[in-house]
Amino acid sequence: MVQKAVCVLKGTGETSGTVYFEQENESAPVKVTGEIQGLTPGEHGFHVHSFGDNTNGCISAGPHYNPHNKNHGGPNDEERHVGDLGNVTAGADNIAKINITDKMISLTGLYSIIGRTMVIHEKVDDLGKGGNEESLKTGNAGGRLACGVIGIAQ
Ligand SMILES: [Cu+2]
Ligand SMILES: [Zn+2]
Repeated sequence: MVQKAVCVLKGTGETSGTVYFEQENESAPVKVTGEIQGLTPGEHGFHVHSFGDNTNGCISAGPHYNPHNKNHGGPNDEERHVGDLGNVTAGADNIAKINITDKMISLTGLYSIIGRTMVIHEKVDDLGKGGNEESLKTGNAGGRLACGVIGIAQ
């Protein structure tokens, strides 16, 4: 059964967006598409964070979703958080068009990302290669510009 999810990202500033998720079956990769507006041109860290809690803004979403207790990494690394989707790139129009296929996240099963939070960051994610302790936790991606809870779509 095809599973679909959607996430509307909002923050305290200019940044907003909509992200769509689609998975053909429980063992298939997840296609992530959509658009985020109001970003400075360049790369911005893009992750699934642990909690679907936005009570105190994006900070309440907690750390990167990491059920297997790994270090932070890039989407193509063996060593990564489940939530590590790397970076999205905004153009001169301040818009990032998202087109990611990821084998680690899932919309079903024990480690489903539904009910968790998608966060877009201020800075580039160094994918765990920054050479400091923070790099292995957050990729030094800085502040949380916008976020939203991932929900079931029709
Ligand atoms: Cu993040
Ligand atoms: Zn991470």
